[in-house]
Amino acid sequence: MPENATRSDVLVVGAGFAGLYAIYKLRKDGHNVLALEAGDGVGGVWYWNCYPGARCDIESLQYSYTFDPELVKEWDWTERYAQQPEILSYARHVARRHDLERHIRFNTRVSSARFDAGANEWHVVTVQDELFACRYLVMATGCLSEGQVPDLPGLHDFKGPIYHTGAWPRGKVDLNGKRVAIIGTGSSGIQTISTVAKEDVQLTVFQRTPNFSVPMRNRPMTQDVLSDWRAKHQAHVRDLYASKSGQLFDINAVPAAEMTAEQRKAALEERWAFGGPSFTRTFTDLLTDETANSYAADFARDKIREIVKDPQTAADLCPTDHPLGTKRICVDLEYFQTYNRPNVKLVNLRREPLERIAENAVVTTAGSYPADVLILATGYDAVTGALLKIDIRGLGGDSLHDAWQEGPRTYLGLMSAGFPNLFMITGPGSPSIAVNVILAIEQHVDWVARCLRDLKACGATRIEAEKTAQDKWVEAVREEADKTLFPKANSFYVGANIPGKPRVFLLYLGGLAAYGEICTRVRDNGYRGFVIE
Ligand code: N01
Repeated sequence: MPENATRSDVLVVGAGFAGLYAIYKLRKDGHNVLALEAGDGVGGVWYWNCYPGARCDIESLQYSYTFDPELVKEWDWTERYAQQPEILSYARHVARRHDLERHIRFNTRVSSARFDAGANEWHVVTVQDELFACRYLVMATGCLSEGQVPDLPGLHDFKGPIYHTGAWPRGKVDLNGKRVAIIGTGSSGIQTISTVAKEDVQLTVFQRTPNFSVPMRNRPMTQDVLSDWRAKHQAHVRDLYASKSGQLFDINAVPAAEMTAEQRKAALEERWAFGGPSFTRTFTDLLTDETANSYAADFARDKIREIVKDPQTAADLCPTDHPLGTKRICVDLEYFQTYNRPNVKLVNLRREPLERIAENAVVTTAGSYPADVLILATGYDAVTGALLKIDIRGLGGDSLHDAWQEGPRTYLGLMSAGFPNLFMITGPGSPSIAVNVILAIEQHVDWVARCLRDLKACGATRIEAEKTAQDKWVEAVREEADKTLFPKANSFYVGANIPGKPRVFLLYLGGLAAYGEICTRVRDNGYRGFVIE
């Protein structure tokens, strides 16, 4: 590595919620920390996803850092579910409050990282060809940061603007008076559709697979709710970390079969009225038993048919190809009602497949739909995409890309064998975005920080996952997924949305609390499964 490399003890890649907390925590432990961020501001996914209607599907009080009690006291969330601008302001507030920005190089995208075994350090190169060297490399690159633009025939012929929801232009995009086409009906699509439809536009929605969506029942935050949350905050944090999902919703402990049809209906109605993702916990076995799941799925389809006036449109919106909740359930603000508007049309791509994009239209086998603007709400190369976009080379110059040819291989989702001193925050094989990711981030960063303290205390400078421990963990991740209905869906959780991506369940589904206990046990047993030198 040339002499002109910028050196730090720890280099963090990314300044989203994971990167920010990593900077805070590792600096506090006395490390010299530098972070590289591709964007020109902090916030990560909440920086890039500034599309109309972007909002978090986890309640704002719970989708918050827990590490600093002062933050809880001084930050007033204004709604039950926060909008993207408010979450971005929160990230900026945290960065300012803790003076984190001075450790971040913005507009700096990492292109490669190579482990130099002789020097026992990582050498990192950016797209601008700047060089960095560090002992420990912390990848805080995010799980939904590598947007997926499908290879649609004729896409480059389109004359109007094309916007991916995950790379929405900053500043106002004026859609008024436009014919807007949108492809994709996942969480991003559903939010964009519900919001854009209210403008003076002609909106055509191109849907390949209908999704289950439950009402959000958003409402303004009240002073009472805020005060109550603050008063019980310590207990809430304990309960959040002791939970499976990192959220404080009530999971019904009763299996569907032990309830009468009337009790099941009443329980589903109650959760539908309450709003939010706790609908997937109406029965204890809703996500593990097909019959239990079918009660909730039938109920949700009945709701769609009740809401949507045109019977054909309603039928097209009813999901039938996956159990409810096995693709991340969408949480909406009157999404289905949107299709009763005269300016909104649904095109079912299963009935009339997309043929090509023309200069000013989307063409299916049944017709041509004029469009001035094309929105792609087509998702992400989730969990592994951002990591594998970087050319990461470990021992012997072996690439992470090759090592993960048949799916990601990690120990605890924290490290991968052959890549010493490289930590992944919310990496594949950890609970990550299967739970409240803010807590998953804090748990990972805390573990890494403690690990570096322990290494220092024993005079070690190198940690690497053992291959046998990793093989066992990969198997454990698969086993946990197989206990559930999740693998049945062609979702981004199994990489099904990316052509050629191996079908492997990407997240650990054993729950945040159980996973946290495993990580603690590993640590308390002398970092069992890791080699320390
Ligand atoms: O992405 P998705 P997303 N032709 O992959 C369609 C988080 N998030 O950005 O299902 C036609 O879910 C694709 O169709 P199909 C949250 O974790 C959270 O919406 O592959 N259609 C699907 O409809 C979420 O789960 C929030 O048949 C094509 C859509 O594009 C995750 O991000 C908000 C296509 C992609 O849906 C990802 O959500 C937003 C093609 N060639 C996001 N290719 C909240 O907190 C893809 N599609 C609320």
